[in-house]
Amino acid sequence: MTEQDVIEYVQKKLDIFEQNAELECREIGDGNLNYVFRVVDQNSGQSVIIKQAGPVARISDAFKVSPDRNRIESEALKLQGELAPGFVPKVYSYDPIMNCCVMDDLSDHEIMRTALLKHKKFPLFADHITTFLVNTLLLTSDAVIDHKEKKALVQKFTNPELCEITEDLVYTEPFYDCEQNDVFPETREFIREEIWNDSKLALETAKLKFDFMTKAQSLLHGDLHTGSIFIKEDSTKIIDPEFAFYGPAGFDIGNVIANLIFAYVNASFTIEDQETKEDYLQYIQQTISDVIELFTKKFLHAWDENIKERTASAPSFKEWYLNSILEDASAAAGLELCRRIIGIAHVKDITSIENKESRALAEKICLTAGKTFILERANIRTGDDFVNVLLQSVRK
Ligand code: SR1
Ligand code: MG
Repeated sequence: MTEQDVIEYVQKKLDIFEQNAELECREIGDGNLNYVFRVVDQNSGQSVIIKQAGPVARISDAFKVSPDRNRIESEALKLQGELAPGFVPKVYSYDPIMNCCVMDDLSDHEIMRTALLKHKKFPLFADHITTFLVNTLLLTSDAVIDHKEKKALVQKFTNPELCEITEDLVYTEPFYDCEQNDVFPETREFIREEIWNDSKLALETAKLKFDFMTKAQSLLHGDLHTGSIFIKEDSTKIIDPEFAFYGPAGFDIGNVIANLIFAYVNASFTIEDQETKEDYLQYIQQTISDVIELFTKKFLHAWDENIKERTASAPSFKEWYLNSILEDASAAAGLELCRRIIGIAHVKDITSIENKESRALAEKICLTAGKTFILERANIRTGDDFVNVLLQSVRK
């Protein structure tokens, strides 16, 4: 739809604004896939967001992606809103003909990646995101819900085309010299030696890809980077779950950690004042550690409160299950760190580092940490373990 089409759509199809509303519409999307329109009534100031999914990705016609992703996103937001109230935008309607949904306007929040690049701090983030993660991941799993109900959810959230994007862009292309990769020339040699020529890494990423495709453990957000989070001091909203599907629970946690690491690496190359830099790096380190520690604590508590599956109360099963999630989180952090450097979809945290030598160094830190998170994932469990991988990669 054009901006004018959206105004007509709102007037004809939606019962949201007053009769005398003076509507203005602007396309504000900056993601890779969709069109996002903000509609405001100039009289009352009331506003909504309309998100439309086309048959191809916004960034490139080469990505043909089913508009059904808009249904997946609407349904995921509704379920996540029930499981983790207050942490996602409210969805008012979904239209399967126009492939669009109408939801809360969160313009009083800021995209978290943008805010972190301005070196803002959000002391409640770790608490908020871990409540969201535990509630959406554990409460959609076989440990808690009826197994037939869970299988119905697996069907509802079967998302083959968006999963294929992740299978290709995250698990496959970054790990060989694929034409579609977008490699910074100054880092190419390092990538060839450390990533493409490492047969152990090829084996481990193959194992992880098969886990991603077969381990229908929890309903994932599926693309939980800092561009999928709207934030302000006292509020965190997780948006954009169009990649949602049943997969390994650690995937979402690892993506959060990796994107905090991108913010850390950006800050270490862009903040000039030493004291300010140290303070900000310390804040990000603490946030990484808090995400893992709070997730663990809340997960164990929620487990005791919610599990229904009889066999899951066997001694030590809870700890085994949590450890496997943390192992998968380490792997997912590693994959995200590698793919955002090597693959087609980059992050601004790294691409905005202007000095070429600094950017190459920043990329090597991300790749070193990424590789360690993948290869050493069986031994990475605590907040300190995650932070230490980062600190060791910076020192290398
Ligand atoms: C073609 S889509 C590229 C990337 O953008 C999305 O946000 C996902 O992260 C995907 O991998
Ligand atoms: Mg997105």
